[in-house]
Amino acid sequence: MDGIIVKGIGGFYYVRAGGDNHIYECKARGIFRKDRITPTVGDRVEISLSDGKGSIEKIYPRTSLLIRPPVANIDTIIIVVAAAEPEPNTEIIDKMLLNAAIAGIEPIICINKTDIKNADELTAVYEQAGYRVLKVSARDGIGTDELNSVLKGRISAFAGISGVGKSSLLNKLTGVDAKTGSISDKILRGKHTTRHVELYELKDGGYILDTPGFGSFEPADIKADGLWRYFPEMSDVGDACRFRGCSHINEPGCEVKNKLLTGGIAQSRYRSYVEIYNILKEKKEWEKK
Ligand SMILES: Nc1nc2c(ncn2[C@@H]2O[C@H](COP(=O)(O)OP(=O)(O)OP(=O)(O)O)[C@@H](O)[C@H]2O)c(=O)[nH]1
Ligand SMILES: [Mg+2]
Ligand SMILES: [Zn+2]
Repeated sequence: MDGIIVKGIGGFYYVRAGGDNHIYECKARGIFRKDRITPTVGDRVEISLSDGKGSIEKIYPRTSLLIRPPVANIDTIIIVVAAAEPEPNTEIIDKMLLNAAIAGIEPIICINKTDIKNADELTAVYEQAGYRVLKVSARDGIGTDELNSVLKGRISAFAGISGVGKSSLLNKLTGVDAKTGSISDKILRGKHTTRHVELYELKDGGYILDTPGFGSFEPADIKADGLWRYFPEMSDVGDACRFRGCSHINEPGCEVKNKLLTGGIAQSRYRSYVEIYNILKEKKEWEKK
C-alpha cells in the first residue's frame, strides 16, 4: 500500500495510506538504517501490514529535502510574515527566500495580520523583486481562499518567526486545532508554541506543514560570488557590469548599483545582499584557517 509519512515520533512513523485515508503506525525496516536513509515527514512510501502492525518497505525518490526542519517533497515554502506584531524583519525574510531558492523550492510570501496594518510597502518591495505575495488575515478570514487555492494539491510548509500566525492560518485552512499562543505567553515562557513537525491535510487536498518558528540562517554551501544569482531582481542585470565577476559591492560601472540608484532594487533587499555576502565571505576565510 502506498502512502505518505505525516508525522514521526520516537521511532514510529505515521503514514496516511489507502482509500479511506487511515493513518497507520509504522516502523521502518532496518535496511534504511544500513543505507543511511532516514524516513522523513513528507516521504512517499510503500508500507506492508501484518497483525495490524505497519512496516515501511520502500521510500520513493524525493523531489526535495529540507534539513531544518527535516521534511521531504515540499513543493512550496510559504514565508509567513506579520504586517505588524511582530514587525517584519526584511533581513530574515531575505534569508528565508535564499534558503528556499538554494533548496530548489518555490517561495511565496504571505503577509498576515493585515487587519492591524496595511502591508502595501512590504508587498511592493517583494513584488518588485519578482516574488508572489499574498495578503491575508487569519483573524478575519481575509485572503485565505486565495491562499487555499495556492496550496491545493501540493505539499507546502509554513516558515516564519514566532508569533506571525502560522498556526492560526493552519487552523483556518485545515480545521485542525494546532496550538496557537499569544505573544505575551511566548515572552513569558520564552518558548515557541509549535514544537513538532507534522503534515496536515488540507480541506481541498494537499498537505501543509506547520513548523516551529524559525528565522535562523545557516550560511549554506554557496559562494559569495554567486550570491546575486539568487536575488531575482539582480540576476537579470548582474552579468552586464563593467567588470567580469563584479561582486556588486564596490566596483565602478556596476549595473546592480545603477539599478539600486534608480529604484529598481529596494534598499532593504540590497542591504540583505551585502549582509549575506559578508557572512559567506567570512565563512570562507574561516574555513581556510
Ligand atoms: N490581529 C491578528 N492577530 C493574529 C492573526 N493571526 C494570528 N494572530 C495572533 O497572533 C498570535 C500568534 O499566532 P500563532 O498562530 O500562534 O503564531 P505562530 O506563527 O504559529 O507562532 P509559533 O508557533 O511560535 O512559531 C496569536 O495571539 C494569534 O491570535 C491575524 O490575522 N490578525
Ligand atoms: Mg505555531
Ligand atoms: Zn556589479
